[in-house]
Amino acid sequence: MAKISLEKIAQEIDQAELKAKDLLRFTAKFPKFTLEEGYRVQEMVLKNHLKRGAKLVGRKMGMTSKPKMIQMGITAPIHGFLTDRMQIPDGGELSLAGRIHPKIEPEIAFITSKELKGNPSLAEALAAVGAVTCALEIIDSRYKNFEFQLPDVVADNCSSSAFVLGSKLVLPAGLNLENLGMVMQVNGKSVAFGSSAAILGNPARSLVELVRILAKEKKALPAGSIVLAGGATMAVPLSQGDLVKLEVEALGSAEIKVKQ
Ligand code: OOG
Ligand code: MG
Repeated sequence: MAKISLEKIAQEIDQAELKAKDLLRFTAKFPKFTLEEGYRVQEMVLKNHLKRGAKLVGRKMGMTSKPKMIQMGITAPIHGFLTDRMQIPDGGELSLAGRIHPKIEPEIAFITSKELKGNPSLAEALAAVGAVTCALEIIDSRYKNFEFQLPDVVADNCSSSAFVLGSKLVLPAGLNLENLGMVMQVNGKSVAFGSSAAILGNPARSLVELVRILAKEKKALPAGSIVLAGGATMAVPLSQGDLVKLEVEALGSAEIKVKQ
């Protein structure tokens, strides 16, 4: 069997993203490709982004809700990185150029105000949150038809492509994070309904989980990090000209317009 080169996988993923050309999942050719190797590839992909001038601004969790697990056939939470170049302002425009087959999903985001590390309790994690807001994540798997297994999707930075944070920033105290209604509309039509409860029962649990995973990798989550807690519903494919609006109870809205 062909021997796996993690460097080569990272390069192929990088090129697929830069050229907007899809790939076949690596686990088809290398059935022994492991999750741990997937994370090592993700680190290499991050280094390539940083070399091109991007800055690390936070992390995203994935597969933290049942609808996402069912849609993608992956049942364990995963995490990826977010850079400044992925952020689109609320109400901004998303270009389909340079993307393969983008989809959008409704999320909850945290912005931390203190460093988090180790194994925090839910209350400790929330005490390090400076703001909660709603978010739209644009995912664009570099794999053909979004077909992958766990190591593949982790290597591909968990399909990250872009994200939008809502403009309303809310302090976590007094928020009932366990049940905030979420509605995502495309061109005025509601296409996805959910509750923040879908995200591990409470999206703050996703933040705790992230900090625990990072601790295993001997990393901390710095103050000022943006953390996406994971899609609450299935992701919806995007088309030219779409206007997408997410409204989340108590957290306001986030909007994006797909370029014609
Ligand atoms: C993987 C990305 C998962 C989420 O919120 O669950 C994710 C994918 O669906 O391609 O971002
Ligand atoms: Mg997501």
